[in-house]
Amino acid sequence: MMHVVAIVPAKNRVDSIAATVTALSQIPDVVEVLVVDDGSIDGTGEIAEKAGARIVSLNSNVGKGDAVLAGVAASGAPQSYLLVDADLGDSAVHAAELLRPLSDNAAEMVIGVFPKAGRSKGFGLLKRAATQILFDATGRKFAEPLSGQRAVDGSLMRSLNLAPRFGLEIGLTIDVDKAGGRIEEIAGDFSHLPTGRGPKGILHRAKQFRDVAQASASRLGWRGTLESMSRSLMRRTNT
Ligand SMILES: Nc1nc2c(ncn2[C@@H]2O[C@H](COP(=O)(O)OP(=O)(O)O)[C@@H](O)[C@H]2O)c(=O)[nH]1
Ligand SMILES: [Mg+2]
Repeated sequence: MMHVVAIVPAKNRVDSIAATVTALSQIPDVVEVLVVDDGSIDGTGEIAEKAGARIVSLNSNVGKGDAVLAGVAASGAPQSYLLVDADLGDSAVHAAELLRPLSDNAAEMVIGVFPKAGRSKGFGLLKRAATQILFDATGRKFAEPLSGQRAVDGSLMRSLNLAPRFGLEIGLTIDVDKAGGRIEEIAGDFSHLPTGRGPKGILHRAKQFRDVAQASASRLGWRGTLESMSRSLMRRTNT
């Protein structure tokens, strides 16, 4: 039996947060589900608490990376963390499968891969750029470079400087690899809510792009980051 704290960063997710919390609570090794309510104005925190989560409530929006950091700071020292997106709903139960390589001492971080086409539209360019950045940084091709579904060794997680906002995931992968941590990807039957293709969706992708670029640049330099990004645009077969 492992001692796992699940951290769910959430902003305005009344539509899915209760189902996500309920699903995570069913995972035997999860001793606590911690929802970091990042300045929501729709009652996400209250709904999550009713569903059984402990709430870390942030008064103003700090972004995903710092929200997860607040969750880690509030969590004591669990053996492992599960990081799970708030919009997974019932499918969050599959996060249980990510814990296996950690309990077998076969990996320090496990990334959950969505089924094909599980990702929302408009993600292609960003995903390709992130894949190329990680390939150039680590020599490995990741299927889901920006997946928020992760199991991470506890003491390793607490030793890292987490990248701000949506740079969290790419920063984690670069830093865990650099620290000598073993990283595994596992396919799971995850699903999440689609990001729209309207102005809001486009703005969301633009912010993710900015954050991924900044997290990469602060670790690998702007030159290397821009080289990886342009390579991802020019070639289709190199990753
Ligand atoms: N803490 C925090 N989490 C956020 C914020 N925006 C989105 N998230 C969470 O980040 C995760 C991924 O966001 P999502 O909108 O699903 O992005 P996508 O899956 O890449 O389209 C979800 O758990 C969201 O609740 C934010 O401003 N702050
Ligand atoms: Mg999502």
